[in-house]
Amino acid sequence: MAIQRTLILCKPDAVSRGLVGEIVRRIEVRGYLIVAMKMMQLDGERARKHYAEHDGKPFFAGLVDFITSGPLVAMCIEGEDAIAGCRQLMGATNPLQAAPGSIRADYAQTIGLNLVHGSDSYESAERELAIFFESREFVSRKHDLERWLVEKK
Ligand code: IDP
Ligand code: MG
Repeated sequence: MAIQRTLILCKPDAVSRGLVGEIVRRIEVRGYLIVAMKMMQLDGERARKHYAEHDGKPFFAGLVDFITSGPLVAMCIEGEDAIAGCRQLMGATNPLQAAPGSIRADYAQTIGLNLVHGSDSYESAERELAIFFESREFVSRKHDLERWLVEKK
């Protein structure tokens, strides 16, 4: 177990459907801590950088169009094994394959409009967080983290 940071995005479909609060709620009740958060609209350059691993795939252009189509909410989430834990909260990429009770299974119908992004590895998290946040935008939740870990024991 290790304390990790991960990038979570409430994508434009989540913002327009009014699901930001529900997504944030699920992250917070799990015990993860928000250490940075902002609403923003991506330009094409930043979107292509974020999704660079998918460049060349048939859905890439549509994905960039969609992620730049409206405001999103970007968060840095911190907690024990937060990268895998947030992926579990999100559910599989295709909502039809997502575990019941996950965000994508409960609120999404299609792979293209699946509401949330979450980094898939430590390397992705580091790379993606640097695309969305400057170091001065992270707050310290050290005391909350200690309290939460003690209460969990
Ligand atoms: P992830 O969001 O679960 O990490 P990735 O494979 O990294 O899934 O794909 C990034 C995003 O691209 C997905 O969340 C989804 O919105 C979109 N996407 C992935 N595969 C497809 C596809 O086959 N068709 C359309 N959109 C896709
Ligand atoms: Mg991914």
